[in-house]
Amino acid sequence: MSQTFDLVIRNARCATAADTFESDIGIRNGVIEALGKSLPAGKEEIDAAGAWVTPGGVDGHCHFDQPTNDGTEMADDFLSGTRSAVCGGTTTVIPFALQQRGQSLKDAVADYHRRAGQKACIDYSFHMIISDPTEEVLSNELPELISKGYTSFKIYMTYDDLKLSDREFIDVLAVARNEGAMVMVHAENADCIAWMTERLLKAGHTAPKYHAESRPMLVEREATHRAISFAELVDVPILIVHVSGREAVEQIQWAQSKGLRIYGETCPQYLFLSAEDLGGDDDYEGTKCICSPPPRDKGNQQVIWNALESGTFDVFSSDHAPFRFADPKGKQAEGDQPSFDKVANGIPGVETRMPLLFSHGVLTGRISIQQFVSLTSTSVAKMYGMYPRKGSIAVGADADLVIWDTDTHRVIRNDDLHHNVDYTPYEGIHLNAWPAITLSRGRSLWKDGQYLGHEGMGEFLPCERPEPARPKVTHSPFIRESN
Ligand code: DUC
Ligand code: ZN
Ligand code: ZN
Repeated sequence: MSQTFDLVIRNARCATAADTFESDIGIRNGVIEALGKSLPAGKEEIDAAGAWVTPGGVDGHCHFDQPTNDGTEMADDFLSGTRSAVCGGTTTVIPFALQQRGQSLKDAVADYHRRAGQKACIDYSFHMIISDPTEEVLSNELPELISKGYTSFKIYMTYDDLKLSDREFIDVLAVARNEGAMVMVHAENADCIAWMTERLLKAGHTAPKYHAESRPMLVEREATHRAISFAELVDVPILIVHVSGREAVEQIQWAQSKGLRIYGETCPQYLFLSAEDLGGDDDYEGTKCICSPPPRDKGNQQVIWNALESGTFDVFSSDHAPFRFADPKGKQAEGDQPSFDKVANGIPGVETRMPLLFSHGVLTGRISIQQFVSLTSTSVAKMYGMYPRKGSIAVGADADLVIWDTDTHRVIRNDDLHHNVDYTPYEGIHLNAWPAITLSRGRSLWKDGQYLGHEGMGEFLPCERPEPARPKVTHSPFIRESN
């Protein structure tokens, strides 16, 4: 340890997914090089004075600059999206390279690199979205992309332009098993939604609140169960994303109790929003909370809190899907009184994800700080093959860190956020925690209420094959390996 540290953080009250400990943190060249008491002086020093210091957040589910084909446009690109993320304590993001039907998967990934390049201020990686699993995609493109570090992808059971048939779903799972990739599943039954939507529209029910009625929980429960069954058939782990309430939670718990490697992700909207936020008849502000699956009721919020506490979920993501409200390319693409089925799905939340869970989870005693770290960072980094470089406070890890201010009394106001959306669905919620400083590879990008980053500071991270994607058994009882 002969050279001087670039930065020493003194008196940190460090929290990891496993432990809490008091330490100084010595950083050189963007990496944590030493942990211990009374480290030698750094060129720069920060006194954390006993404040909680956690690994920077890894947001494993957010959408930036994702191409659409319905006249809408995402409000955040990699510039505003990563800026907003880092101001709320997130230092790594994993948005989605979407394959349009008829498009090569490689082209989709190359196009997404063009959108991201020189814009992100924090490190990033990509999940792929597979909407067209042709023979070429399954046999060549997907294996090659996985070997190059794109080791996770999302598949959909709803949306006409994205959904896979059951057979396609199984074929894709088989490739994931062979190649060691993590599969994320959007679990909602498309035909049930179409049938319900048709009935509601025929009855003249078009207001935003009917979005929730068109996708009742059984729609999510059925698809979750089907996805779990396919995963069991193929013997491959999967992650059910954006779980909204009791019925999907029960399916995941049932699968886990059978010993299946089924993981769950939930998001702030299922803790802090409810179907009431979609408004009443003739209330079009409710479009601000249209996302899928929809927010449920207060009882289901409690179910999600309980499942976070009991360890059913491994991942807490924002599902930041940014569409402006008063914008003909946003929620009002079909006018200012759109029918619920014509409203862009998704809400912003990349900046508020970590403070909401710290404030209302850790500081209220609902979850431990170690659980917070695991859900927002460590387990996410493991789930997507970027641990231990990301997701830990350890010698050799990137110096992506958050020093928390837990004495603050603030109220979420969209004017204070750094995304490019004209609203936040969390407006008015009280918080007692916000990052005082967020460091990305040792550089303070958020400090004293100021964003200090600039475009292009972030790097693309190729991912390893994730350990949690390993099949349960080497030979599936349903598959003859010789076939
Ligand atoms: N699914 C997502 O994952 N994000 C936004 C909308 C959706 O349906
Ligand atoms: Zn989804
Ligand atoms: Zn999403």
